[in-house]
Amino acid sequence: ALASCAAAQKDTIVQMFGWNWDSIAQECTQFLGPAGYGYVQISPPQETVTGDQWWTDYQPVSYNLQGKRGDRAALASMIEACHKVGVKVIADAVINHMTGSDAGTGTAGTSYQHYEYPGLYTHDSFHHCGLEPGDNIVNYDSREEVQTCQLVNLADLDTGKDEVQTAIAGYLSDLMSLGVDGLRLDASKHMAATEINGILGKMTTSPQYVTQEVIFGAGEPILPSEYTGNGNVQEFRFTSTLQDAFSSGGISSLVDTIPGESWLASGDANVFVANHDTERNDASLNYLSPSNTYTLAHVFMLAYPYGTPSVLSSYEYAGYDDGAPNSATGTCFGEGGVNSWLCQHRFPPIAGLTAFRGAVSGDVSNIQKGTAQQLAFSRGTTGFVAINNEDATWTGSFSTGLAAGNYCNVYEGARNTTGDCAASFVTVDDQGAASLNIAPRSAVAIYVGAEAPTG
Ligand code: LAG
Ligand code: CA
Repeated sequence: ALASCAAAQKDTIVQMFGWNWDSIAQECTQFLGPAGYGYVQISPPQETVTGDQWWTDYQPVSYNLQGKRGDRAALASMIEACHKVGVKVIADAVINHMTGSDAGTGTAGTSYQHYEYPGLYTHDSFHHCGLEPGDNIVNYDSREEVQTCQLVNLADLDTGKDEVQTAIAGYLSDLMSLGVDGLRLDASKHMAATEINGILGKMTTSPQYVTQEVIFGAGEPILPSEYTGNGNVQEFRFTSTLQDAFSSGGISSLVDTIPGESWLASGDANVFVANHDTERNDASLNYLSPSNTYTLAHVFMLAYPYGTPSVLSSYEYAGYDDGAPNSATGTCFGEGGVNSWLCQHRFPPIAGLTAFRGAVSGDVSNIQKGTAQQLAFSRGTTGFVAINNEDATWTGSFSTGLAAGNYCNVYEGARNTTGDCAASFVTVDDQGAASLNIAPRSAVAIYVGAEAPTG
């Protein structure tokens, strides 16, 4: 069944992967706020192990807010800057575990050992599941193993313990006190849903938005649906379905198959074309995907009323471990010429469709299909999109559902502040029809609220 809640939503999240706090503050003001994004999701803000690899962020050493991306003061002022332009902040919260590394000194200078984190956790704070060798998770068919053994050697917190829940809740409450609005709970599948509920219940303020990472695995006992009582859950079947459809399977049936029968309900789902894990492990499309499929999949995600969408904003990498480029400010168009930040949130089609999403309401209607790789639909009478994921032009007269008029094609970018279209416009006639020649591997998107200037 389709989403019942098909109202206009300023709900698009941008995952600012690897961005430092000062740069996010600047980007909120310069672009994200004016573009109508709802949230930024920031990298884990707490003290971590040191190293150049991106994944050091996922090895907490303490809950001191001094990580690679900035200190407590920079975090607080970034939150303030984003709020000022109407953008809320979601923190990536790593609470299932601490470090995998044996011993060292963290980004805030804290000395630690595996299972010993001064003033915070000791040996007894952790699960020691007893699995040989090394207590590591092997069998995902075992609920107990997945939740009480170690994910890639990461010291697994005993999240069932009252004092552990209290310590985690203290950290999360501290984030809230700085103005954080929401949480992405990392590795949620590795904690029982009831334990997450216990942690959230111990917080002094409740987050306005929660999304939980529970990667669906066919046949596994732990299901994403178990976690909906705590907030949204990430629907990884959306990600893999888009990957298959845009790469080869065909997109025309997506309006019939999403959401799949056992998927999360729209209001419970957080969806994305790619996240920081899937973009590097072939579990999704990514910026290197051929034939513009990565961008076109975003067009579908943002136009289609299923789930709360996240747009990954990341950087080019040569190898799996590569950390974010080192730049203090001006991350998208920084001084010093070319950098390897991708700034997907600024891609004209993605920004244009975010504006579309913020304006349209109504259910999917006026469904029109060409080949298996061509799909058009309207959002009631408020917006229309046609996606041509084919190497040939898609030509025809399309029922748009819209009243007669000239509308900016926001696939080419959002209408600018002076009211001009980014590039061209589409004419809808008295019957609601538009004659279109949609270029190969391209799209057209129009909506009420982005009319072309007259005269
Ligand atoms: C997540 N979801 O459940 C994150 O989305 C994912 O990015 C995290 O893994 C994981 N949970 C733990 O928070 C990442 C990297 C791993 C990395 C891990 C810890 O994907 O590759 O592991 O963060 O930094 C690395 C090494 C491992 C090693 C481990 C511990 O790659 O070989 O065993 O560190 O030292
Ligand atoms: Ca666990």
